Amino acid sequence: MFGFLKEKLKKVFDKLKKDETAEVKEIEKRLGEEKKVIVKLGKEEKKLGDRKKEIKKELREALNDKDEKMLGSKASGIAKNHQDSSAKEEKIGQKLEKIEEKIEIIEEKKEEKKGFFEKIREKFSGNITEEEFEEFFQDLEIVLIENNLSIKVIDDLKEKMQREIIGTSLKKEDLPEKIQYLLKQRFKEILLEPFDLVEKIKEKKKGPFVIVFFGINGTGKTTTIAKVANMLKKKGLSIVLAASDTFRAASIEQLEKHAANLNLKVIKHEYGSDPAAVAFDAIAHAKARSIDVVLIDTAGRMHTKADLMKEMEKIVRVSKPDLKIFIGESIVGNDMVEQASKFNENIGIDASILTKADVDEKGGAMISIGSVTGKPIIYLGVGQTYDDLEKFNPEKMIKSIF
Ligand SMILES: Nc1nc2c(ncn2[C@@H]2O[C@H](COP(=O)(O)OP(=O)(O)OP(=O)(O)O)[C@@H](O)[C@H]2O)c(=O)[nH]1
Ligand SMILES: [Mg+2]
Repeated sequence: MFGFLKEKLKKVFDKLKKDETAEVKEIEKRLGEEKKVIVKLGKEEKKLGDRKKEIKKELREALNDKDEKMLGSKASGIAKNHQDSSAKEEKIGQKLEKIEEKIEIIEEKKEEKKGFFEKIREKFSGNITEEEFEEFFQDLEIVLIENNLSIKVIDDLKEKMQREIIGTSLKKEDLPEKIQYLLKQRFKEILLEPFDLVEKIKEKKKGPFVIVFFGINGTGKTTTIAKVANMLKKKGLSIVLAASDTFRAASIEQLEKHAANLNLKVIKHEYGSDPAAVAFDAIAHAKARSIDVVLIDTAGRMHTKADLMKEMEKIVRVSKPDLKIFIGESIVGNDMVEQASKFNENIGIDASILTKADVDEKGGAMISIGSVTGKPIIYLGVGQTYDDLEKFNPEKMIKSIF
């Protein structure tokens, strides 16, 4: 889960960081090399200076020598030495001059480099312009779209980021961290902490707790109902299932098969009958037998989409559910967001369960669903067995992205 998104985000941020650091590193390397040359020349200068001092001392000693004999015997030697020393001194002087010139050039170069380095620093530490933000956001946008985040969520994100980045005192060098921070913040706001379903059911003192599950065909409604029933049963709750998908062929048998596996009762009518009436009967059955929970399975497809919405509205009107749970597939992207949005407008979603998370590498649909419904995702379907229902953990999700 989120592996794909995580990897792509990392690439976007790394690219940004690499651009800055590579250039600065290059300048630092070059400065380092120049410094080495200066140190080397400095050493040479010192050596020559020492040698000059030595020769001067030698000369002074020889000239100050008061010993006549010594002077006499050494006269020619000293004169020669003096000559040699003077020649040497002259040579050293010339050499030193050259070295001093070189040092001067290097100092100049150093200053030049310093200026250049400052310029580079400036380039990466200035404030962010609108164009620069656009350029960066394009990369991020592609990654988010690839990972099934809806356009609406992306636009929201962009607007928020623009406000917090462009024209503020934020430095470019801090941009990747800031973007990550803002993404994380936004994801945290969207992915609400789920409520505890079992607790919620137990809190209801009078009558059965009624849950209606809806969503388009094939998303995993019936399978999820079986998973939820299995989980609630393990928590000691009694359950009855309502076969309110009277439209799709074999839908009732499918639910009955799960019920038989889990040792549960199904309330059913004929195919083509009124799904709201089935729900009504299931609730009456639960009331009469003090059953804790009624789980209503619904159709995912009718003759038209408008028919489907009308039918869901009627089921809701008749059954007055305590919870309306949207079942969405995590593997389909923007389509599902569109569906969720429609269901939310028409019926009102209280919570979502996202199925097939086991085969989804992207995970962006969660963010989109959370954003569109403004309600928590409470579980993830993570496989095809009854136990493959995982409590949704927003913190864990966010950690897995960043
Ligand atoms: N891998 C995986 N498969 C799932 C998951 N949930 C459901 N499925 C599979 O998805 C397919 C459709 O599941 P159903 O429960 O029949 O879906 P539905 O929404 O009731 O479909 P309709 O009744 O036709 O609207 C089945 O093959 C399920 O086994 C899940 O979490 N992971
Ligand atoms: Mg079904």
